[in-house]
Amino acid sequence: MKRAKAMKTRRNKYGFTLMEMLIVMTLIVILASMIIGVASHIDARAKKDGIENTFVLLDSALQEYRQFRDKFPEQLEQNYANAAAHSEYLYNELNSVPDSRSILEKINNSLIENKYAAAGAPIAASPEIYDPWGTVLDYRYTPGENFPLIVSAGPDKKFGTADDIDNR
Ligand SMILES: [Ca+2]
Repeated sequence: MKRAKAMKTRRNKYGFTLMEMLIVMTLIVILASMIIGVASHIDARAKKDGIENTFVLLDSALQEYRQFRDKFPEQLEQNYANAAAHSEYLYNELNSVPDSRSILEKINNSLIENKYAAAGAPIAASPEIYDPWGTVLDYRYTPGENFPLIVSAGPDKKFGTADDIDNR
């Protein structure tokens, strides 16, 4: 016991006791976790802004598409399991209308997979639009509805859960 106490109060070559060192290290850990917390909050905010910006662009590309073709791209299937195919379909349709294509070009490249796939590539290599969490976007539209629905699986990367985000 006497020996332990002697160790605690003994100063090292920098002039700190073990207790002082522990306090400083604890403070560093607390500060670091605060910084990580703030950083992850900023990251979550940036991703939310990212998906909202993508929806704004896709919505206006869809408006241009309707002006040009007099209808929205139809995608009747309601099955998130095929979201990749729905996303490819949406991209290809918008890409086929010049004014929609120029809006599509404004979407952050990091959110589009296979953007530079060769023309005539199999559908699996066609461009797909992703959300900032790395999940492909789902697209559906049944004629008669006011506007197409585009769905992001949200931060949990799973469709059909409470954190899903859509363009409506
Ligand atoms: Ca989700």
